[in-house]
Amino acid sequence: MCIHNNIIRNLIKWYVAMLLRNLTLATMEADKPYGLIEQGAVVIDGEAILWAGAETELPEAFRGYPGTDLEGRLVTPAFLDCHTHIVHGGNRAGEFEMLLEGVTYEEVARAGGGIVSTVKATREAGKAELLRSALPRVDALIAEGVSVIEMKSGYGLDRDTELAMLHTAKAIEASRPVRVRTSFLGAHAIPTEYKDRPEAYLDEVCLPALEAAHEEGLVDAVDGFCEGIAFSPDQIERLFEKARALGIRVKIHAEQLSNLGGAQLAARFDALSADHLEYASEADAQALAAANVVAVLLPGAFYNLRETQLPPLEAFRSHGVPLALATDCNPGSSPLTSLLLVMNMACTLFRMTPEEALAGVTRNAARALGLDDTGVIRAGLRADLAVWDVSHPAELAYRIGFNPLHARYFGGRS
Ligand code: DI6
Ligand code: FE
Repeated sequence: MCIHNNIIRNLIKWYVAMLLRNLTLATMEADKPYGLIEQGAVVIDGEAILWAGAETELPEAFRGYPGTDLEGRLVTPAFLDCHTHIVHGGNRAGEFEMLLEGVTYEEVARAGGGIVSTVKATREAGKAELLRSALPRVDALIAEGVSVIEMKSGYGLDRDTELAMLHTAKAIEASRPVRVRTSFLGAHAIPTEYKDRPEAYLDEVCLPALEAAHEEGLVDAVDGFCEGIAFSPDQIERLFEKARALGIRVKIHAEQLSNLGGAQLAARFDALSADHLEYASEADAQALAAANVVAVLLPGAFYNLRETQLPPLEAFRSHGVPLALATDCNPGSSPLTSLLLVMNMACTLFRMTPEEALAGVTRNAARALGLDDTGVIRAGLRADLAVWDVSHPAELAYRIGFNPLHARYFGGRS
């Protein structure tokens, strides 16, 4: 009986298992640059990586598995976009024109444009329209080898629309081969009906909406915009206390336009990540490193707002802050749906290395989302892989506006 079962199990394995060979592996393990292995091989078993390493060391047992010759192509972990506002109504091309004429992002926001204008469009859209408009943006990311997308609420700012945004994120996951992580960003802006009454907004809308969304299983993390045009550190702290009481990890939009102390707050609350951080200080870098908080840098917003204050890369490096990168895909400050372009911008604008850029959209992006089953190529993790028509990983950050993706494996399926 036992022998019989073993035969059946082996037959099934032969059917679902797969050997990828004749490839260059950028495992993104931190032990050597890119975790690079020339002439590598990967064995996939169902949804998981069963083995990865140099082809010369491939165990005998896997040699007969049905195989694909990747003809020397590069295999990396599939990408993760760990900070997006990809679900939203409308667009802000008109505001883009104003920004080009010299009006600042903060002036637009204070004049009732900016985030608040997308709130209006999102409230009017309805779930079907939110889904319809988000899918092409999601598809653009998938076409560049993305397997996980973080999606925030924050353009509803009322209970029903915040929940509708999170439901839409779940609907995207059901419609496409991609994993979605949701963040509740009810503290993104103060809606017009609560103008100058941020505390009342928190008490009457934001915190109850978080509780309702959590009850429906819609919240993987809680996020807040800590900024002069949004919420103060004390207000974000109240939100974080609520998240803590509900057992949800936090992240923060901090030090994007000024330094208010959001990064320090993130460190005190064991945040998954602190995002933007152009105005962060050396002391902030120290605090983030000590608390193991990932710094998520968003060069798309930096570029589009023509920001000149660079994030403190040297301080992040010297204190050992893990660096992730993301699109910040949103209709205002970063209407961007390309992680390859983000990698290029991180190198050209922030002077990150191509290796840091690749780690930023793989290993460290997974950390920023609290995921430990993806982001590097290692036995036992999910078989989320990207196969590229390039010979060296630096080519991924080097090209501008060119997509060399050959294939993407999502949970072992191409
Ligand atoms: N920071 C950002 O970059 C986005 N939200 C935030 O808090 C911008 C959102 C927008 O302009 O619509
Ligand atoms: Fe953002």
